[in-house]
Amino acid sequence: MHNDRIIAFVMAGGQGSRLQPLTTGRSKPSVPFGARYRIVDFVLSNFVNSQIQTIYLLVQYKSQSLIEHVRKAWTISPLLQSQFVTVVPPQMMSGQHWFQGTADAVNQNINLIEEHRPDLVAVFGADHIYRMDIRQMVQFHKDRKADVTIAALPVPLKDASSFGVIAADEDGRIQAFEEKPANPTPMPADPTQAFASMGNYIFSTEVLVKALMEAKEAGETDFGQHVLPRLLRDHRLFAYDFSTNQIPGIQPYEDRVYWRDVGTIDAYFDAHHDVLGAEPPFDMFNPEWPVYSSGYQGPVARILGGHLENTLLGAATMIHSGTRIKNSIIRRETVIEEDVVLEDCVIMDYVRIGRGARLKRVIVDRHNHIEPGDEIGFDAEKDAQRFQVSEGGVTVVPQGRLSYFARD
Ligand code: ADQ
Repeated sequence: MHNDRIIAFVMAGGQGSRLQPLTTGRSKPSVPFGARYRIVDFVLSNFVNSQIQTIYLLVQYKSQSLIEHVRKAWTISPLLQSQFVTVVPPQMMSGQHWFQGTADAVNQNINLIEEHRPDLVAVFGADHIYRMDIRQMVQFHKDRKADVTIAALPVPLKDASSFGVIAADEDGRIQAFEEKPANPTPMPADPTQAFASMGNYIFSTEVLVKALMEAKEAGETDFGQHVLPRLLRDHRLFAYDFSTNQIPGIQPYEDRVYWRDVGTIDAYFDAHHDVLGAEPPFDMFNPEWPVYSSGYQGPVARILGGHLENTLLGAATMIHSGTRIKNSIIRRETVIEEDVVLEDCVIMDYVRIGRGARLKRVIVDRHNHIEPGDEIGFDAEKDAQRFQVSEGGVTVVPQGRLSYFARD
């Protein structure tokens, strides 16, 4: 596969409306995740680790923080001109509109395909937490002589109506594809599950270009709703089963592949528990498949005292004495003052939690100051007057105005 020329379009324009208020000032791929990442870092790391390094990030909605992040963190090579992550804003060529859907977004940048003349074009979402060796999907695509390959995995049937649902034969050839069906068809082998598209596609270039032209003529703008169903009529579409993907260096306790849609506050919050513990379901540590992120050069965290249990700390964070912190993630340059109690919390960057405050099941977005003695996460009704409380009872303190830094 090293002879194949592949360019990647990473679709990073999602609004993430169900992730409010974390997406009030930034797009979903730009939302911080874990102790030092942004959501977009996972797909970008997958591409770079898979040696696919010509990457265009298509953005639209509130893209400033993503642009800043990519500028600071994603310079792949200052020397090799074909290796880059470049942010592409909407071109607005086809009339005065921004990207309307994923296919329209690629269509507006079809000149990039013409410029590079790749053999294959990867079109991937930017919204998920996972590791994937994309070379294995490319190999599958070539072995099947596919026109389009869609990465897919089984999801619980009850969740399936928010995905593209696939029926495929034993070889992976797609027989049917329905975007977000009201009544999803279960998998023949397991009626509790449906075979769901991950929103990651490999296209043979000619097929993509032709399909995009046709979509444009027909006024169609979306891959899942329009382009894929149309292609299915007379092309070879295959589903690549993500559960067969093998990551180098994977830990023995990870006996299944990990893929999480963190599209709601509750899913986002729960996914943070998957990176905690001695043997987390999703282990950030894998030197053979690193997740890259900001090259922040600040010092390590400082712990002056307190009792910490099962907690991740970002760089330059300071934990004062008398604190009790459990099952939490604290990002960089945050100060936890004396006698603070935190349990099941995600505390983002540049936050100060005042002396004696108590927080439970709380996400605190960047640039905040929690007042000394404040209590958050113990009374949903009271919290809802000041902050936002999710269906699952997670309180979110929206981005604050603590510092002079650009907020993002
Ligand atoms: P959704 O995620 O609901 O379903 P969509 O909202 O189109 O589809 O988002 C797909 C990706 O594109 C996301 O990464 C999003 O950030 C980005 N995006 C959306 N509109 C964009 C635009 N105009 N410009 C740039 N980026 C944009 C899709 C598929 C389903 C599949 C799920 C898996 O359509 O079939 O099951 O992903 O999560």
